[in-house]
Amino acid sequence: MLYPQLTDSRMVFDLNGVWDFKLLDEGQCPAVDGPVQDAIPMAVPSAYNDLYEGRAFKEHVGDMVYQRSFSVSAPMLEKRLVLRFSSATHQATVYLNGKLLGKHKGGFLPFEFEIGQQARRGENLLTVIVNNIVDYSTLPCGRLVTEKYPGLAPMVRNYPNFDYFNYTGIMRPVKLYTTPRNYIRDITVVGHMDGSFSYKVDVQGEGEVAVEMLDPDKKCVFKAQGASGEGKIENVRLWAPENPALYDLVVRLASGDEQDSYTEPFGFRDISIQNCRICLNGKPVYLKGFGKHEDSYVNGRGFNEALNVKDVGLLKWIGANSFRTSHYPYSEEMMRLCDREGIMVIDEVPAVGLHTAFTATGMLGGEPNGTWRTLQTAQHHRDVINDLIARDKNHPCVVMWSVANEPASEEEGAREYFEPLTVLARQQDPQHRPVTIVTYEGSSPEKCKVAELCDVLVINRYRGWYDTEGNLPGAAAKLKDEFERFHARCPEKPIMLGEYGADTIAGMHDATPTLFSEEYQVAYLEAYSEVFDSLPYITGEHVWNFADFATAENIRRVQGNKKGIFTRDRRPKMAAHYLKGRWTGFEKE
Ligand code: BDP
Repeated sequence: MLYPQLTDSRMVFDLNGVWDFKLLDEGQCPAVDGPVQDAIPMAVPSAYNDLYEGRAFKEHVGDMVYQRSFSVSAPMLEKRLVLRFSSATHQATVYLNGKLLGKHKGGFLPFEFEIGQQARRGENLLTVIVNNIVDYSTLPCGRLVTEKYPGLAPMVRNYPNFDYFNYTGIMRPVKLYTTPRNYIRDITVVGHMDGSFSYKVDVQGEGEVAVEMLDPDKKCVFKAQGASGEGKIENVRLWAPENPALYDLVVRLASGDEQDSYTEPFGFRDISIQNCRICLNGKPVYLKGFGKHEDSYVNGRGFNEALNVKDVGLLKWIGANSFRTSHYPYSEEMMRLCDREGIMVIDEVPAVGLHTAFTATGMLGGEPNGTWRTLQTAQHHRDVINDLIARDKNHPCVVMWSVANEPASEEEGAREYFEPLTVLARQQDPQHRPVTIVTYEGSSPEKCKVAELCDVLVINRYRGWYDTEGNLPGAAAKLKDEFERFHARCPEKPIMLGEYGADTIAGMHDATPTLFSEEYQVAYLEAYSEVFDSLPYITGEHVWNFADFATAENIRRVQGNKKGIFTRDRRPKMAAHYLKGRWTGFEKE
């Protein structure tokens, strides 16, 4: 799916701003053809949760309505007019002038509607009902329960099966854009390290396609006619973290006296697996970085472009070269920034909490081995894999797809559930990047049912925190032993740690490193680093987490998850300086 772009044939209009907003009671249907009564102002894009006070507001379960009007001019109606949401979390039902445009399920990927039929010249009323429930049919998963307390009316509660606050609302930009009636629907472009490339332009309607390729200095290096083709560039400049060269594929569609044009940035680079290592452009590359979150004060998980720039700057400051979009697709703008800045990304679908007996914040008490009989996520899981790859396939920054985080991969039925999904991801990706499923400690080398489905084993471990706490020699010994057992099972696969970390309260110090102190976080990382450096097949280290982040309240969390290397407001803890020392200039042979 193409990102909305202003070109000589396309207009883009921003619908961001302050909209009308109201939380809805169960069964309440707001007006969709007139103003919502008793509405309050709400910023779009943003998570709604932290913009007003009170638990009932912040933890509302169910529907909420967003509304605004906008003007359409006559020239806009002569074109194909599209209304596009970069995301609405987790489900949206969209009405224009009282008529249903459609529904969308899934909170982290874009969707759009052609509105030429429903839009009228002058004022138009846009009403969006967003639903924020997570249950066993959504991704991420959660539990929707009705609780009874003596003397009180039944309470509907929604418990996430995951360890981040369930921020919701219209969290990413909303735009209107136009294209000509005959238009460029999609572009796929693949560039290799030897300079060879292929492209395919998907056109809706009729017309002649012409393409031009511009090098990073905007000099034309290739020209051709036709909707698909291939070629080879001499002296190609490769995309790599130290020099992320970006080329442009400029596509033109001429039909009669109308023309559509669109410019897709891309890179020349190859990702492969050789000798138990991830290789970029034929050489082993060691992934140094983090699991992250889209999370900040006030906006919550809402789009925050300044924070994206700040975070990428901090990644470079600390010597990192990569992160995982734990635990959902990040904004399109962040992906474009990573292309430009040379940050390698493990791109994850929002499949977290797929376990009925376990979550990071405790045991769920579901029946053992019951996950794959209970969840109703399989079709939606296919949809989000399809949509994520359709959105991100051309990004040179994407080096791997993650189809889930910490599912019940040790339970009966896991292989049957995941095999078709990993096959699908490989089929859909024109660049054939590696595919992984990030697994948790219950999925030991002996119990894991999905290791063979993965190209890289990405595992999360918290030895020295959730177990062996305080005993770092013991934790390191257990970690190393487990790596060796995974390696014995899959001797040809690279292994990386996708998460490891220790909750650390900024400013808490102790000469003898004890839990929660900044000194313990450093000692913990040092102990893990020693293990990574001693095993040649370890292909990367992603610390959990880049920054402290908000979670659902839980006695295991002190005002959020404090495993950040930076605080929530992006100040470095001691460990940031340790990692900067370790990572700057570090490349494992
Ligand atoms: C892992 C989860 C991650 C949690 C982390 C933790 O993948 O989402 O935040 O543990 O416990 O299990 O901090």
